[in-house]
Amino acid sequence: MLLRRNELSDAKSVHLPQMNYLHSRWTALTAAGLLSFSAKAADYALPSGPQTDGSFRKVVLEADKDTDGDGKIDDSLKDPMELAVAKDGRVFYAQRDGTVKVWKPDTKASVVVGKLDVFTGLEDGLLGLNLDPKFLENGWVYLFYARPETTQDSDGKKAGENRVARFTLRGDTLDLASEKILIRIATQREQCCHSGGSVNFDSQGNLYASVGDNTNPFESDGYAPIDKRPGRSPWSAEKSSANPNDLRGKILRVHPEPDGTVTIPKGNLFPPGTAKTRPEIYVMGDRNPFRISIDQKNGYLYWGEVGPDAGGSNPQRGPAGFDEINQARHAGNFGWPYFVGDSKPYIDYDFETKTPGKPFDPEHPVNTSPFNTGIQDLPPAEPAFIYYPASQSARFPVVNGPGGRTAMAGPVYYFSPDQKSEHKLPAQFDHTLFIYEWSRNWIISVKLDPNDKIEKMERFCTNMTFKRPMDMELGPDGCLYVIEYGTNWGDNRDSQIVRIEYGGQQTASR
Ligand SMILES: [Ca+2]
Ligand SMILES: [Ca+2]
Ligand SMILES: [Ca+2]
Ligand SMILES: [Ca+2]
Repeated sequence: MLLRRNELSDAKSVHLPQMNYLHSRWTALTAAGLLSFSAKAADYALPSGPQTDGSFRKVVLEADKDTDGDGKIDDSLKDPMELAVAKDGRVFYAQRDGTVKVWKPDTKASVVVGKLDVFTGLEDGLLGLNLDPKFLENGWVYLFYARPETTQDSDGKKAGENRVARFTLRGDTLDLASEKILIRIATQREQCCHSGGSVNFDSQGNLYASVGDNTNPFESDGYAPIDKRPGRSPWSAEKSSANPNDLRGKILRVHPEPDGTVTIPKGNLFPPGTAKTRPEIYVMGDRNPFRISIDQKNGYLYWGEVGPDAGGSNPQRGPAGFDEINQARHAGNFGWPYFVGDSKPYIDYDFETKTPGKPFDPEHPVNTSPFNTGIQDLPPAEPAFIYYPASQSARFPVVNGPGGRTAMAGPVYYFSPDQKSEHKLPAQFDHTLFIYEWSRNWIISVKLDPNDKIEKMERFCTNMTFKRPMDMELGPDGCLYVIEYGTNWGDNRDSQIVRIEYGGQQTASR
């Protein structure tokens, strides 16, 4: 799932003192009838802050409810991870425990369509969900999940499989026997962290899936996890992110075919047939590309890269940690674990003798780890699009705020006067990338210029509260749909799935 449990206490201290004020504000809003619900408000967890901002308002589609009638909210919306909106307005979403649900606009309620048996240890589970571009015709749902069986690798160590698979929805039932396995990702289950798990499509029907580095980050002091000692593979991202022959620490791109197989699109990082490489790799050098998005007009791939923890630079180890928003216009190596941010190099380090070596060369990175099963000479490193440290960012000051770092990428919006929707995002957000932060609880609109570079970054709906935004998609109505994960690491009673509506004329006059 995510990564920085140690930051939760920090985030809690930011929010809790405001709760009383925010609850009274909320009560006033609901009493005034300004918010829509799919059931009586009293049955739901109270959102922890203002739910409107100018002409924008949140509509709560689904939230934790009191399911047993004892007057206390239950964890009925359990660790929601990723959502997808069908063209008919149904909202499909995945819970980490393996449950797939759909919220329907006609009943304004959710039903369970299926439950996969999944491994939920480490940061695994059912992590990602998306719908086929022709979903209304074929009913195909794509899931990223961890197989329940923990097996042993050739060294007798705990291993598992994460998988991207296609299932067919029939009515309100996900036919589990219809599974077609598209991608199998071999993982180690000895040590935590970083599973990735986002699934997305471009306008050409190519499927992208993000995979984390499957590496323990806690014994490299917040710098590069490049331990080469025997048996230390779970602490090495050179086995995964920097290994061209491994699917972990990557964003994969394949073309699903109707029969349930995949083909390799042109333009992936390594041409099919290249020895000691995997043809599915589109982007390598990722740590935890947790949530991804693709510009539907030009195919540019965006993702949030959840970065390492070092609070400052160290002359023996390398730069401070940065979270990143990346833009890939083509296949590439985005650096991890040798570079971070704008390709700031880490310094090679011998974990046996605890002595530093030379800084890595972004023009010509070489992976000499014994855990690398791929080619050693890697493509040059690509810099991040936006990047920020734990301390204040001078380059991108709009991102600054309390609560750690967990960068995520949402969709790119294009305004169309022809789009029939009362509530679509207004014209000022044309050609805008939305990014968001699970730890800092903000959404930022990144207005792009005609060359798809940053024109302007601004906080979006600053007066609206977001509780750990976890996934964000555009609906067919031109509205943003957001999963708010809830306050804590898990077992939240304040999770919700919302649509952000623009009120236009109606609310502008209020
Ligand atoms: Ca209850
Ligand atoms: Ca990077
Ligand atoms: Ca998503
Ligand atoms: Ca919940």
